[in-house]
Amino acid sequence: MGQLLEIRVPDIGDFDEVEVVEILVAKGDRVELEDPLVSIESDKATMEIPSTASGVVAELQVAEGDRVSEGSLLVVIETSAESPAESPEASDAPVEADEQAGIPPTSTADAAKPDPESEAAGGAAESGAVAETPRPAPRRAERTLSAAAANPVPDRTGHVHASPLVRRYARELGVPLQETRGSGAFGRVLVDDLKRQVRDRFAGRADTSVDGGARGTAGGIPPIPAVDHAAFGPVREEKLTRIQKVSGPNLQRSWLNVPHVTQHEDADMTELERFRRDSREAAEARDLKLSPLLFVMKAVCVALKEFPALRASLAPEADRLLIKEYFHLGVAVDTDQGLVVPVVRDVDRKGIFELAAEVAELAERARARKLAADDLRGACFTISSLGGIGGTAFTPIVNAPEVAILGLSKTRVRPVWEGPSPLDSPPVESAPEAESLAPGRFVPRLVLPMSLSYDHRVVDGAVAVRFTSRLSQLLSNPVQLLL
Ligand code: CAO
Repeated sequence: MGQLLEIRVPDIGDFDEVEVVEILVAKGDRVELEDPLVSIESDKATMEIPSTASGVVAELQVAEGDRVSEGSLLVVIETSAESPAESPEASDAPVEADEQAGIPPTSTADAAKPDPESEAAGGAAESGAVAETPRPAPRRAERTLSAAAANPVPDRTGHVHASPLVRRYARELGVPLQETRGSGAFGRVLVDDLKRQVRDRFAGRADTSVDGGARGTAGGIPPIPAVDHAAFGPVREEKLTRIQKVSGPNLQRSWLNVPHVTQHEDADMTELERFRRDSREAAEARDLKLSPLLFVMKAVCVALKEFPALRASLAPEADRLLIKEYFHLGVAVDTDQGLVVPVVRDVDRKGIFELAAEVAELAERARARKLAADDLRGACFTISSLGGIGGTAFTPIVNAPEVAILGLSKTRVRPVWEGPSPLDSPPVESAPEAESLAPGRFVPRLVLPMSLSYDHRVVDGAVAVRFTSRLSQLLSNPVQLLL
């Protein structure tokens, strides 16, 4: 067994009772000389207390949130039998300036030197004995925490050298520290390195990460390689429309930011379709057409009232939901210039004829490129209906910051079993018994396929499937829409 070495809070200037903000090791961890063990933070700065020896963490004497002062015991390290209990430089390098504080680190020469007596005591301790960490010699009284710095040491364990504030900043930005090239001494990652990496990634420059961009470009996503298509045959160029130029990046942003899941569900529309057919004359008398979309809009409002998460947005800080208490629905409209999503307001308060008129009017203005900015704002949920064209299912892209979008495919005649459950039927080989069972049959029903894409950060799978099941139930029993 090696000797036990106590790591205590060194001279931290005029500070008392500073908070332990992060424990960077766990009991049993192998640590090398200078590996950071604990982060402490005053109201001025944050710093890491490094190990003054190589060994194994034998005891953690503090927890996050504890308050410590100079001399407080932090960690006990069982040093390797063959390794020195501590290094002369190590005891001198407990404190790292926080780059965020903007104060340049002082040089090691400026730092206090270890006490040779204590060093000797530590080195001579019996195996298993607890050796006192040599106390650094008193520093200049005016030396403050934010200025108390030592040169970082080279990494020997794969650990990235960065101050706690830089680490926190990296976490907030979502920048992996291991992939950031540090420009500080011995590769230490500074705030400027993080900023540069983010800037370069946004600008599409790939090269500031430690892998030189080998793993990807902007956002870490490999670019689609350029291909000389003309080498394989004639190629014609066609410019993107203005709408496509705007909607493309929006869709991409949504796709990249939102963890999408798509839930598929069918709704038996037979009764609703019968009602729709029977209402056709009344609609035509008003110069209107009733499409299934309008009934789905009404059913969506009922379901949204019951499932608020589906009409929420995530707050920019991603720590709370903003639940909209209005029922404005976006309706995706296909135009010859591309996809636009005008918003129908207060769908819950409007009748089917009123909605029919409004959707038709918005679609017409969308196709004539006469929508105003206000027509495109304020939805709490979007519906994208491709049912007039075809399809059996698709995965619509959430119109962020909304958290859910419902895709409708083409209603088709499907056989639906009516009768006893197949589990109640006798096995095929005892067919005569089947004659005693109530007869079942497949009946033709009109079935609408629905595809709900949702932001999984906000909507759980169970909530999503309850929502689509409820929608299916409402559309299958349209009388419920009146309740
Ligand atoms: N199943 C079967 N038929 C359907 C249907 C469905 N789910 N939805 C609509 N239909 C029928 C309508 O009843 C109508 O039939 P009739 O002419 O016989 O009455 C026909 O299909 C055309 O309907 P429509 O599409 O013009 O009307 P709508 O109210 O259903 O939709 C609008 C209006 C503006 C949403 C639609 O025209 C549109 O642009 N859809 C495309 C949306 C889109 O591109 N989404 C993709 C986004 S992702 O790229």
